[in-house]
Amino acid sequence: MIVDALIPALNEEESLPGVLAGLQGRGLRRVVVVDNGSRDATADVARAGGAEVVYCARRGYGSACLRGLDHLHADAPDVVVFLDADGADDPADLPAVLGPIAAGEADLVIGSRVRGQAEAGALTPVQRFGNALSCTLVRGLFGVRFTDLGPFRAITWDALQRLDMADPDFGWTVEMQAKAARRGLRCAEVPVDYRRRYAGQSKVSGTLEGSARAGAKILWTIGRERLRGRP
Ligand SMILES: Nc1nc2c(ncn2[C@@H]2O[C@H](COP(=O)(O)OP(=O)(O)OP(=O)(O)O)[C@@H](O)[C@H]2O)c(=O)[nH]1
Ligand SMILES: [Mg+2]
Repeated sequence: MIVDALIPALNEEESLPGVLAGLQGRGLRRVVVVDNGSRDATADVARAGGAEVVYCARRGYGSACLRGLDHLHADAPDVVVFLDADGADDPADLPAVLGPIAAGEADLVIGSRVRGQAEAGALTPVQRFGNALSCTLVRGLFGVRFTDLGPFRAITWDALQRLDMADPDFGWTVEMQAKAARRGLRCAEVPVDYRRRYAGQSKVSGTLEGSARAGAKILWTIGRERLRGRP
């Protein structure tokens, strides 16, 4: 199973080296860091850590993921793993996240921070509430049970091609889960540990504005997918 990793990163020069070191020797073919014009040395530390760096002109988590997939397209892997660059995801959970796919039981695996061990303060109450609400809506509207919209996840390349992913920012994670549910992909979850970000500025949940914008976009994305038709 050829597995490549995609890491969206914006101003993560302090956290990224630990993430890349943690991914060493875990059977990944390529590690691609997608940078949206970081003002710090994110790109340099990424290369120093053995990763490929691709630039994405358009800001946004989703845009970075789309740019990364575009980069992998020429020599597509069997499986793509997504994780964050801020040190909150634990690379040691990679085998667990890949497990259900390697066993031929799943097309998409979500690393659930809710089912795993989350360090105190790593998941804010707003995040926990937002995730619970979103997962309840996805279950009610699309019939698939998730407990988290966690960033650490794996999906087969074939399944990814069936989803037509498009969201440029905060709606990316729930778009993948709602579309996967609506299109009958085999979805699984595994518990993963979650830590407070190692260093640097939060772009999403750590700020009220970020949480509010993310929350609104997530609910809008779920509604849009529902309007696009039942499973
Ligand atoms: N390339 C790129 N990466 C981004 C962008 N926004 C966020 N990221 C990355 O996406 C990941 C998630 O963003 P975070 O800021 O950690 O958001 P969060 O996890 O909700 O918030 P924290 O709890 O503070 O970590 C991190 O690796 C960021 O560097 C963006 O516009 N472009
Ligand atoms: Mg984070």
